Amino acid sequence: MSYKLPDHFLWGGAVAAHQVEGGYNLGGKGLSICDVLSGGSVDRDRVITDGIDQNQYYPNHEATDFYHHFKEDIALFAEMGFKCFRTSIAWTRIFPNGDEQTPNEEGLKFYDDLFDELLKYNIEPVITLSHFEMPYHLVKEYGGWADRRVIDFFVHYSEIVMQRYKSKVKYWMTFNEINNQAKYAYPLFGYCCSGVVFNDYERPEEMMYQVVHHQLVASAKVVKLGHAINPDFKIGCMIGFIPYYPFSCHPDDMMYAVEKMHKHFVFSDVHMRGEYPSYALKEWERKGYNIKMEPEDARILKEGCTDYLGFSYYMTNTVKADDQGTNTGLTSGSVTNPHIKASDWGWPIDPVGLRYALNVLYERYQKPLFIVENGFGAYDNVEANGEINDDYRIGYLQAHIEQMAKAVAVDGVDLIGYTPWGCLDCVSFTTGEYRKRYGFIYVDKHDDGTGTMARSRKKSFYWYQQVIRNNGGV
Ligand code: BGP
Repeated sequence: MSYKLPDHFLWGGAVAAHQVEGGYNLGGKGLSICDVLSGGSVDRDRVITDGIDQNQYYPNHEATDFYHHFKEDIALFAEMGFKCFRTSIAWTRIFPNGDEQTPNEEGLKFYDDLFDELLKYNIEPVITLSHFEMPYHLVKEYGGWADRRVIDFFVHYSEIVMQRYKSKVKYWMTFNEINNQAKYAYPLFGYCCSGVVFNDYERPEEMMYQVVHHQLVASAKVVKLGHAINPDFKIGCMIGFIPYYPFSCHPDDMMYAVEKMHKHFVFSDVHMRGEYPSYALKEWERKGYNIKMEPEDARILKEGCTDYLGFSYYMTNTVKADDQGTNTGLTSGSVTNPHIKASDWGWPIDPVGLRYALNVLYERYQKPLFIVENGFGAYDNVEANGEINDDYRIGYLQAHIEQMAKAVAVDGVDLIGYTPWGCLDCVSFTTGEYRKRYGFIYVDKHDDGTGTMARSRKKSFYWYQQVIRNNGGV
């Protein structure tokens, strides 16, 4: 049985500035944290470098050259029938160093042109203010988000772009996957979210919460300011949601899963409810953490609750209480779920988990939800006749869309829209590769630096066009 989505449902796709734009030093742009990340390879993770090293390859410098191709790409989105398109603004196009007062007009103009092009096709822009990047200058000179002064720089940047685009952009998000910086096993997340390598500190978790507190205060200020600029703005937060299943019905497994879920919820609870939850305060007390806060912070957080919750969903994780030391998935403490298969990169594939996620989040907050990322990273093969038959991607997305539609039709979840990740092939964030592809649109660009940047339609392009045309009923 297939369920249709509501008429106003926002079908679309998602990318982030640093993973598609390229043009890293064009139009007055400053160096961002992602511009100093090397590419990855089969035997090596991405490296956090200290500036431009000519011996390293920096895929973000070119990415998939959306900077020059956006008109062509948006025409293809329109052909698919997109109602919305999620991307981010590169802070460094607007403020090259991050701490200036006056914005860079050329950068502002770039996004004017981009949003106008979207609106020409009635595609609603959905804009993330900070998607895993910040000016590199703020990292070097201030130590990133560890420094409270960065709050004001971010609020100033946000005010400038919200003012400028107030009649073009309605849907905003403050920080992408703010919770993912808690993944200490993958310092890349923490570094890109905040400019801080938490493992360098004696108590990495305490520093992480300090950084996050600054970001939560900044987000709340931006929400309040945004509503004053345009009361119609919908300003959301964004978490990477990997629900935890208990490995068994053993009560200890169940409680362990609850504790692991708290590790996600501490972020969204503050964004959505405007205060720190009891379990977080108790944890800090137990561990002797001292998170520095100003007296006005409690009020600021309360006044800046987000309007909706955006989240990415790629997988679930399964945890076992007596196996807390192992690390078989993307999250420590997780074990293999025997009922779920995995992608080529070891990411568990669990469509029903998406319905579960939607239920858990909606029950918790009773505010609109937005699935702003979901997708299947895979190797694509271009056949001799130019076709790309990505049935594996279609299968993955179709199964997830069915569960999403069920959550709306059967469970009554209030869902704004769905933007599959990497609708246009882009640079993988975790691996820095081109070959881990998510797109409906193929880009001829490869890890050895070759490729023409030519765009072509994959089989999934035509399939998604039908999905949108039929409002989910395929
Ligand atoms: C999310 C990020 C995206 C994106 C996606 C896929 O965590 O918000 O930026 O990259 O994951 O991950 P990857 O590109 O590593 O496959």
